[in-house]
Amino acid sequence: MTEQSPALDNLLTESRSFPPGAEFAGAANVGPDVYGAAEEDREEFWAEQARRLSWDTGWSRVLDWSGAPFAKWFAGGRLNVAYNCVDRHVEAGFGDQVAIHWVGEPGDTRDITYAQLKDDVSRAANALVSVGVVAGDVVAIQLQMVPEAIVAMLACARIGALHSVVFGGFSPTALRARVDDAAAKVVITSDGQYRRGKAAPMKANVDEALAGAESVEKVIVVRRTGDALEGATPWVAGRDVWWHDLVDAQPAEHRPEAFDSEHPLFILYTSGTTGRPKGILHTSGGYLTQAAYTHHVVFDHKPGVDVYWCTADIGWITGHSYIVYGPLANRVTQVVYEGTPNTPHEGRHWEIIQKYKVSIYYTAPTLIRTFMKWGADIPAKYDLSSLRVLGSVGEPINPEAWIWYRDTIGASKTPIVDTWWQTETGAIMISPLPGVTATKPGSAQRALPGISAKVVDDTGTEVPPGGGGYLVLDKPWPSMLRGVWGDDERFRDTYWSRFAEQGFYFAGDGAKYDTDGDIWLLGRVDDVMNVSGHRISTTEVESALVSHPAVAEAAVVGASDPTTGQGIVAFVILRAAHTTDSGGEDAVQELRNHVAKEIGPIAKPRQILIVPELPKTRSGKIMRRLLRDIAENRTIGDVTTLADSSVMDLISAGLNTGK
Ligand code: 6R9
Repeated sequence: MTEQSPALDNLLTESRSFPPGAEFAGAANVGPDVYGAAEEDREEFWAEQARRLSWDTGWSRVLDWSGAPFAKWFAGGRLNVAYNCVDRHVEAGFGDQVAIHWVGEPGDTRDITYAQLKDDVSRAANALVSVGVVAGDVVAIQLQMVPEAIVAMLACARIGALHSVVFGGFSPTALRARVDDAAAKVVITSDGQYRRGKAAPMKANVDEALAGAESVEKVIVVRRTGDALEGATPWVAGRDVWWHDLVDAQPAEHRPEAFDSEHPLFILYTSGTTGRPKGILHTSGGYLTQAAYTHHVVFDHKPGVDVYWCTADIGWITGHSYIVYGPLANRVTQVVYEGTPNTPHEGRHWEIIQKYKVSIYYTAPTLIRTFMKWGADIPAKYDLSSLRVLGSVGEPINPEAWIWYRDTIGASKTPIVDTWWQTETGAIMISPLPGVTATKPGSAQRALPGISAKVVDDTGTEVPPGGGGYLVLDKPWPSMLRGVWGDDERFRDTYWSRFAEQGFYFAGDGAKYDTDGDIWLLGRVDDVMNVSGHRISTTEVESALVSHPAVAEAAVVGASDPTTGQGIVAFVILRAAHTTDSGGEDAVQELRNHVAKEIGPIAKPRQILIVPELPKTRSGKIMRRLLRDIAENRTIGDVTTLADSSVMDLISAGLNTGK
């Protein structure tokens, strides 16, 4: 484990480093001394961050870890999360500040001020109470990116109900499994949603999901597509009610009640590698503290000055922590966009950034690589000079994409924060600080102040600088998950049993230190290949492949191999200009040699398959499991969580005809 493979060493040939500009550093929300202060007294450090919020009752203990791995943060404290995200800003005189610049896919827009948001959330809270929702009940929300989605989440928080947001693109089966698992009492959805310029039904799917679902008493339906959708919205009399009928009739006054710091705030399901999805449970005080603090320092956010845009969907944890809770607690002005990035044209994001003068932009590597594929001439048509911080999340970002992002979108000067975290961690854990860190393309670098992360070997021993192994979190953190809904055993097994002796949280990611001690994430440990005893990360080979000018995107899997243990199989999408080359054979040879040159002969893929598409989940993660099925000549497994399940047919068809 501690022995270095030549392949891993080679990742570290990426040695560029970009210190923050003096002006940025001088005006940044935190300076380099923040790490030392946090190290000196972690609990006092987090207490200080918790004091950025407004509490009804102070806590008696910052951290109670006596019931580990079930943490209690700010034990005894009481607060209302929605009050912290909305009301207190109005009370402080910022009622007229825009909270949300909402942009609909067809081009309609709404600007919502904090005063309006307070009224909207209060009405929605009254509406939920009127249909019998009480603190501790679960409300499932399946909505696209409309303001009502955010309002509904905050309304739940306001009355102490837990929301369980289910991504708008999920199938009826997936929705039903989540509704049943948490016995949701109310479901909030819409009649339909705009996708790539067309209205698609939503309520019809929800009805299919809920047939016979006994826990569900009410379905609240937001009218979004209206007449754009063919046919009448299917309706179950007595159960279903329009949002505008129910919510708009409510008074705009609602007194927020304070809840215990450990009162559950939400459940969010994440798919494991196999089996049923896990309902990750988050609570109130610690979660909000870390979501707000990290948003403040990682994005250097200045309330009332910055215009922030996180492109995630509220169906994912990034939408929860970095659209709803962290930013609103910090009095953000933010863009929320309903649609896809290429509707109606491939410059849509840049057009929005130009219009609203977005200064902080937070997105995912898969989208950055898509933008690269579309070409730099598209963003070049827009004025992006308002941008001052760029963020990345969701998977390791390859150095090429990182540099492209900085040069093409960030005018070669904008700091890039590569933020590592998970649904389970609730908030960002490892990331550069834009005014402090000399950033390195492809590295998330260092645990944030107050957070502790280590790279350890099989035995749980920390590896030396330059060494690789498993990423663990060795100290509890405020926004950590408080369990898996209804399954304590699964919680312990999945996260706490691998390094039980040491009490480490096992993140499931491979990582390594460079010689400066900075952390490089290498993808899930199940994505780390072992070829002839050498540990090679799929990410590393992908990164080498996409550094070749002919390659638009690449996914690499380890397929079992009788001689080497695993063999490297790469699936490659060529850039448009290269697809006409010689049917691919020359390209394949050239790419194999290119990888050998970039990483070393050991990393030379056994096989490179030129494909038209890659199978991705709806959150943009490549489903390597399915590619492994192809690489190992197996029947292709479950494709239900793919964003587009026809992709697998496309890939198989191309391979069978030798294309
Ligand atoms: C926030 C989010 C978590 C998994 C995580 C890791 C990968 C996320 C990353 C990253 C490298 C980054 N991941 N951010 N890998 N660098 N900056 O994405 O949560 O959907 O639960 O996924 O995503 O593998 O374990 P979630």
